[in-house]
Amino acid sequence: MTPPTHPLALAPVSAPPHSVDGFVKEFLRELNTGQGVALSRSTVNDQYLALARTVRHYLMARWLETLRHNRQSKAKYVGYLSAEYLLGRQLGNALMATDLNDVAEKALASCGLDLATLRAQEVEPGLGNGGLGRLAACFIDSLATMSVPCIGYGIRYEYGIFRQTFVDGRQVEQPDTWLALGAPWEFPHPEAAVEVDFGGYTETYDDNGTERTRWVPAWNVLGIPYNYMVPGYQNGRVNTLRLWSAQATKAFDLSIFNAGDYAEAVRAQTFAENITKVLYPEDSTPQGKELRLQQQYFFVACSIRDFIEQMVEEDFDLHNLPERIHFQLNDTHPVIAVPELMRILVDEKKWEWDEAWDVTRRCFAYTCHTLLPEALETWPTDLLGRLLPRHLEIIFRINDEFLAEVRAAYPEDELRARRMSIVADYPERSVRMAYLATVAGTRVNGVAALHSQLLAEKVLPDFSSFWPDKFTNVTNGVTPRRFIKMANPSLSELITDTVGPGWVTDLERLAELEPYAEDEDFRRAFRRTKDVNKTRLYALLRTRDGIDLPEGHLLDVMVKRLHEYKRQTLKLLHVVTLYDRIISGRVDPTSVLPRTVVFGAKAAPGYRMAKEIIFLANSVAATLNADKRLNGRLSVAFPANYNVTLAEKLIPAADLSEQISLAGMEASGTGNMKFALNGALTVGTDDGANVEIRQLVGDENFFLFGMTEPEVSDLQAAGYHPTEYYESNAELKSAIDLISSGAFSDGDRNAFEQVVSNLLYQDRFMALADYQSYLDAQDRVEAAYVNKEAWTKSAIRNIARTGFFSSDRSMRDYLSRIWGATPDR
Ligand code: 26V
Repeated sequence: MTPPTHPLALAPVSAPPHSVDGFVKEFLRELNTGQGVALSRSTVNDQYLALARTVRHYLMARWLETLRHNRQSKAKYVGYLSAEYLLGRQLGNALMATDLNDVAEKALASCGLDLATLRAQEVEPGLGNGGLGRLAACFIDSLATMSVPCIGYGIRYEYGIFRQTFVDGRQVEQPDTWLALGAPWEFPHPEAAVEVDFGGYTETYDDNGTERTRWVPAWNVLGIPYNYMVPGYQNGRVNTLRLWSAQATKAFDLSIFNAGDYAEAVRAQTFAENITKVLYPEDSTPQGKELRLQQQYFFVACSIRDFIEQMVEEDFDLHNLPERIHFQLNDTHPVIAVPELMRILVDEKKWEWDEAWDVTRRCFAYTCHTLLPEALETWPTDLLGRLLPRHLEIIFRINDEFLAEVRAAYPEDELRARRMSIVADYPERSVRMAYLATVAGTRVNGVAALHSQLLAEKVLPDFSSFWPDKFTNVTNGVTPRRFIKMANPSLSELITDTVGPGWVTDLERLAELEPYAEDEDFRRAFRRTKDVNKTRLYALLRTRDGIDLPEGHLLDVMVKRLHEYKRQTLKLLHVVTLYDRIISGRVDPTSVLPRTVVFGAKAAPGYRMAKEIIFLANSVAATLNADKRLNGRLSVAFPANYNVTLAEKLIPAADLSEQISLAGMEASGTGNMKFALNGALTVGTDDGANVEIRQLVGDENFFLFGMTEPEVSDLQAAGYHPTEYYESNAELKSAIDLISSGAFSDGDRNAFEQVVSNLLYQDRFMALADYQSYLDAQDRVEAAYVNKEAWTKSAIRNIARTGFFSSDRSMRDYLSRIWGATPDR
């Protein structure tokens, strides 16, 4: 059938005029015909929705044109497979991408409306936990900006990461109802639903003399695609993010009834929608939950089918699939895509196993985002066999053939084959998803130089010696559009006035700022931008959280997920020590550098220790802020619900960036990059991307402390005894004793029992071992901050020297090291 056509349809939409009047017209039309309200009767939400749809119109022609262009050019796509995208608010980004901010501001003002107020109405789509999801969002932004064809695939969770509140200092989670007031950025396509099967059994059959396997599933669900625009920065490109939502199938296959398990089938239908109901808020300990595996298979099955169907539509020979797509596996969450593609090719397309494997293993690459052994996903074979029986068989065969290869290479080394087996036998029979991804992928990468090295040497040593060329590094990056240009307009203006506008898409041009570190006027101008950002932050915290912060302090910020390895407790020990020094009379409060410490962190709801640490932080904050003896020299704030939106206000205001994980634990960190690029100095360990930040900015512009990774390993091996540090360090002992004394808990000596005894008797992440070194580093910070001009020079050098950390550079590295790559074996 030929598609419908009309001469006017050749240019399907054109953008409304880029003028204030044109914008006003479009906005009022949306308000009237889209929202069905008159301006005079409209609510802020009406106005926000109308504004969002108005801006959308300006992107629409570019979106359709990008799709047409990609179809026609048959370019190779990046298929980014990620269970999480932590997008942040969309409106500001869309206004920036279309260069409509000023037009919109004037247009709204002429209607008596305030753009900032409408922007604040947007609830950010928090479809991710932290760094991994935010990285995915930065990457798709960069690919769109670089005009690289990319489709991001993921899950449209009805509830994203929980909203954090504090009740009596303790974290209480509230559902994130991000869709409740309307979702103007999404385009649902229920007509393009895809079916996804689950459960049942497999059977073999004779296919004209060839024995084949078929999967007889027990139940299925529909995947509804929701498309989102991913606008490039002022380049006429708009890529697509396609998130899948689960829906029950209307009628289900008779064979299920005939198979007899009616009740099970109906139950499954009823629960279909549960699959995409909520984002799992755990980000380190896999719970092995069945629903999570369902989520993973669901979105991956939809996505692979979606792409293959597009190829089939254009009569494409799937044998050449690797020429048209590289699927990037964002951690192990989407790794079930590997057996899924095999199943489609072998069972549905009836290919030979070997030809299917040859194509499959050229279509995937795998990024690992962790080093914590407990964060590496494994799925029990019972669970996999129950939910995805055919996939389990395929995994077994992949493993058998892989182990045959290993045994051929190392005939005398059965232990090695067992170590490398994708299927583990202990402690229970399970599939190691990282191993499957490594075997199947063209490349395996870590996310910072140190992490990639440790990944190859410590997590996957057998694999990296088996396939040395498979392993590579791509250091993470962040998008300068959202995290500098949009989040820090005052600094952006200063940079653009100084070196021109090119830095926004070519961040290495920040190097041109280097000489201005010597320029007194520039330094003064830089400090003004910090002051503007602090004022803006404090105003927000006043209205958002009722927190009143003093002016003129060093602003010391630690924002990230709450995790023991990140060591928020080390920061708290520092704060308590500063407090202790004053109240014990060891130092005179008037001689203390005024400092405000801001925490932001969500704890996984089931992570008890993390929640105790939040309680301690809030208790310390309450006590310090009420204590007149401090003379207003030290205050602590812990605004609830740290998210992308708050990060955009906090990071530009910060003077000091806390990146204090135990060396060898933080894969990369990306907050560290955002702070440096916004002119904060880092106090940090030699961990993750801190290593590269320090190398670039220079030791004299970075406050390094703590053990190195090899020192950590040695201490671990020698036997670590935290009490020895407690006993031998008077200030440390005094700080811990102060916590145990009830000073932060109205005299209750047991309030922080768990945190304290964990530190004293376990301290897996060696906070006590690094305590003194950290305090020394903080002394250096204070000495440096007193010299305003020298500090400002360092801050400017941080900005000028960290252009490397643009996610545009990360994408160039993926393109050259991974997506252009073919397997070496
Ligand atoms: C892991 C797991 C494990 C199973 C349970 C559910 C779940 C959910 C999310 C994750 C991802 C954790 C890994 C992660 O977020 N890693 C972070 O990735 C950042 C981007 O590469 C990096 O900057 C951080 O250092 C790293 O912790």
